[in-house]
Amino acid sequence: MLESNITEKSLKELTESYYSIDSLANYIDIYRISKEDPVDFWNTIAERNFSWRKKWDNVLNWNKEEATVKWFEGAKLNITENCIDRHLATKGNQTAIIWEPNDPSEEAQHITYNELSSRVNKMANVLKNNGIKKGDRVCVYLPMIPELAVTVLACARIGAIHSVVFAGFSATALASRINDSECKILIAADGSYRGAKKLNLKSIVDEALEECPSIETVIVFNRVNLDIDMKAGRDRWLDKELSYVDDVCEAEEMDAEDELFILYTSGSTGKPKGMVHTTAGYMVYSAFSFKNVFQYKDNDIYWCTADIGWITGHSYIVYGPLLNGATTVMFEGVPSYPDYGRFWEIIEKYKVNQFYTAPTAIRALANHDIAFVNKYDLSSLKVLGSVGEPINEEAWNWYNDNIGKKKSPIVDTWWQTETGGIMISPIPFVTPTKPTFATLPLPGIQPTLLDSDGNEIEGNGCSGRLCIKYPWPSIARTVYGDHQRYKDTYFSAFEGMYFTGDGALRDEVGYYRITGRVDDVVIVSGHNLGTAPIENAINEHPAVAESAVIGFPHDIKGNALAGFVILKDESRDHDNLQKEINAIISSQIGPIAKLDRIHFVSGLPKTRSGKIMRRILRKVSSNEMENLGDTSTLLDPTIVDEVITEVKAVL
Ligand code: 6R9
Repeated sequence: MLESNITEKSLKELTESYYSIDSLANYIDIYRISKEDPVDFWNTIAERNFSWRKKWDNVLNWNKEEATVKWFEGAKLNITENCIDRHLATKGNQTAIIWEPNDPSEEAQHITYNELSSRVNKMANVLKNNGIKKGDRVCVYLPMIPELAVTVLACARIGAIHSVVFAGFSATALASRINDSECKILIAADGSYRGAKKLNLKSIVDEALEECPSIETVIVFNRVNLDIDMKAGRDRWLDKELSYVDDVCEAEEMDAEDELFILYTSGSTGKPKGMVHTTAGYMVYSAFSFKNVFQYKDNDIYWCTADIGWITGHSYIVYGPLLNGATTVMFEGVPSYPDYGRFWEIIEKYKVNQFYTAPTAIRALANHDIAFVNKYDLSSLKVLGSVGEPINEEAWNWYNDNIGKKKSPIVDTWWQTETGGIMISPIPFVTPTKPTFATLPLPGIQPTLLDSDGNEIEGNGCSGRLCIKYPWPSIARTVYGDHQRYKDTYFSAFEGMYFTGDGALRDEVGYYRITGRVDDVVIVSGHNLGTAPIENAINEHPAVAESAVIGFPHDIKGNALAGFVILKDESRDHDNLQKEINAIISSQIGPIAKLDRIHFVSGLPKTRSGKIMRRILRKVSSNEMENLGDTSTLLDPTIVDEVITEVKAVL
């Protein structure tokens, strides 16, 4: 067990350092204090690190039965005054956002806090001129260009609720998100660059809007100079709109619990859930978690490769960094363009200190010649982050050895759209890391593991369903327009607790390892088998690039296992490979985990944020091809056809 060894440290000193944890002993004490008195803990953090127009009357108002949570009730603020205005006196000329374009020969932008202020205020005035008021929903469908961050902040400036939809989603997905929250205006671009490709976004917008009666206006940014249709009376060019306005826009005074944004996350059933985040709690937690998890210091250059269309981009490209007065890099392109060295080139170019990416990107890059990495000077790096899915040991080691050169701690950050901020993660240089472990909860976060009967599992060296026992400031407040669904999804599995949907294990010292969605557990002949460890075993075969394992109904065993495998080396004989793969599984997990079917495929059905949609593989393998559910979030829908063909061949 981890124990504090600095008992003489006074409470006062610790309180002052709440916001910046710098030793393991310090973490242990702060964690204990946060657990003993969460209200006082968050009260202190909120009071000392933000600018408020009026302080709160009540820190926390939590109604377990109704599943309602309110933080800092009675407070008045505007989050953009915290992200921008309060830095202007000291950091006006410091770069807030470095924007790196898709094409490395195009000029980058270095946007100072002064310039950001001016651009956000102008955009806020454009929204106002177009009739947008506090509480209106604004849909943002933009590629990774500065206008995306600026628009998000402009909404927050005037109290409009932003709903960013990743600019890679289809017309159907865009329309369903616009309609669910009845957005009044859409901010879009004519098109986007993605590697060597030029995509037409406006045609997707036009198709979507045929089904969206609530949209009155579309503001279009000209990014790629496409010849697009502009619908009279509805569509307006952003450049022209900006020419009518000045750069002063008074920030709207918001209540702590006023809605800041909606962000859709795919549910296990068809309809996406619009997770609602509110102003003060989200601000406090995104700032606090950013500061500690990345150990951001003044003048550091921080880069998160996510898209702002995901929660990671909201919390850790825009809000968390700007709340801390940081310099945050925004990258428009993809890791493979012009070649597989692009990430590393950008790290060298800007001397990036903290780098935050996803395991899927790490695995993809690890598959290419190491010369793409070694060409660049990565010595500026201090902290490496991972997010989005469990990072397997092989990828962790590759990241640690080749990118961090064994000197930059890897923070494997576990969290969700619903949690608003990072929940379980090492604090670099504080928490000793352990491959594949997200390690310990941040202060203020109380995770627990439950068995299938709903009993809390005491002690260490155990596994169960991951729940959070006590609210934290950035917990999503509801599912937009459907509080019942929120209650059912998150608060009904285990009474009075937030259920994450993930399974986890807790090792002997109390470190957490997230093992994957609980629905990824397959019971074969009465044995509970997690698909993740089987996939890890398969991936150890030198010919395998990536794999996904699912269960399908089996007359005798209840369920049997099928593996979908992408090969690095296509020329290998499939029969032999099947035997070799099953031999590895047998030796690592046991013969019970051997695969009944192995399908070699060229790709896996993945969401645009890199998560394998095992639901689709399960349905296809169960011969339910007609009933695949919502596939609108897939990156490449053609993969599904290939999967169907492969599975049909063995049915
Ligand atoms: C931030 C984000 C949430 C789900 C979550 C879990 C998986 C995220 C992880 C991780 C293992 C990590 N997940 N981070 N699993 N280790 N470090 O990804 O939000 O898109 O809502 O996904 O992603 O299964 O429940 P979101």
